[in-house]
Amino acid sequence: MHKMKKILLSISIAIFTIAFVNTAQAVEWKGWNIHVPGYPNTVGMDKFAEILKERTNGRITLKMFHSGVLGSQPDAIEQVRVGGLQIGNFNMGPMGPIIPEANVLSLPFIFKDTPHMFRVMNGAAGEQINAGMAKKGLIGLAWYDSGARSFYTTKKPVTEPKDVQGMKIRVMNNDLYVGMIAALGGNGTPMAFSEVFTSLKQGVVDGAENNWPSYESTRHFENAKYYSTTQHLMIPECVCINADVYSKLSDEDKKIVKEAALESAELQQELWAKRSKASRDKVTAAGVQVTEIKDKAPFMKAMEPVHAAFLEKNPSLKSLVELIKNTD
Ligand code: BDP
Repeated sequence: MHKMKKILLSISIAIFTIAFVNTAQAVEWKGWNIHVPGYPNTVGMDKFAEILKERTNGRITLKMFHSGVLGSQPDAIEQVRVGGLQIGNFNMGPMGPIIPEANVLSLPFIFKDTPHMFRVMNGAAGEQINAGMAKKGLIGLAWYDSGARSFYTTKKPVTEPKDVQGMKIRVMNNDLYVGMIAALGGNGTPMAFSEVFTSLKQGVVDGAENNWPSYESTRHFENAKYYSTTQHLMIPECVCINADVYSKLSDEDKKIVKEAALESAELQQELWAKRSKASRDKVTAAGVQVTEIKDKAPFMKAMEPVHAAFLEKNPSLKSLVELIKNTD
């Protein structure tokens, strides 16, 4: 064969091989996120996808589906568990019904503040919660900030616990929250996030509870103008991956995936602090009446029975609750 032809042939074989090997090995994961473009979690998850693609040279790509287009949070958690989806950014609240250890994070006023929450999640208690998730097919890669959840209502502000009496308050999907609202004499109504705007507007519920960025990004503030800084729940969020998918990765890829998630969390936490302030400013400028709850003690006291009832039902989680409370 002519020398030139030979060279050309080996080049085309090489190109073919590279192309073939690349397609054979390349995987595309699908990821779920409930938040809209520009939200700290959305930007964080996009960053995660970007780093993943870059550091694996495109062997692993993550296609993110934002704005909850792939369905409700409880359904998406199930999908990531069974492998219909591979990745999700989940609030640990709706994890509780499946993962008992996660429920301790939904106990009112369990954390002193956000730094305490992160110390807990990155310490021994976080390990136990991760182990509980792993048993149910989910690996937690990194923690996102979700601020603190406070009440907002349509007809009158909440200034003390008894104001919630007789009110119908939307909560996330977890019986613990129904108990929490009942402790205040209200009626907790579990409902998908996507339905809250209309339910507030039509008076199906009298209020809901969330952090500043979600209250603002969903425009709930247009229908519920009274926001009271009770800050009764502080629930972290995870970047979670299907356990089988993760365990089948090479050690090198596991490291890339974990680091990508951690770096995305660093960005998310930075953006979170900024967005919380910006959201508060935005809703205040739009006419929201903020009731500053300076003394949280009456709310803590009113919600105390939630802890007792939880521990009575879950005696084995007592040590985890203690561990969290005793984490400096
Ligand atoms: C937001 C969480 C999101 C929840 C939502 C809710 O980030 O995961 O779905 O609250 O209230 O703060 O449903």
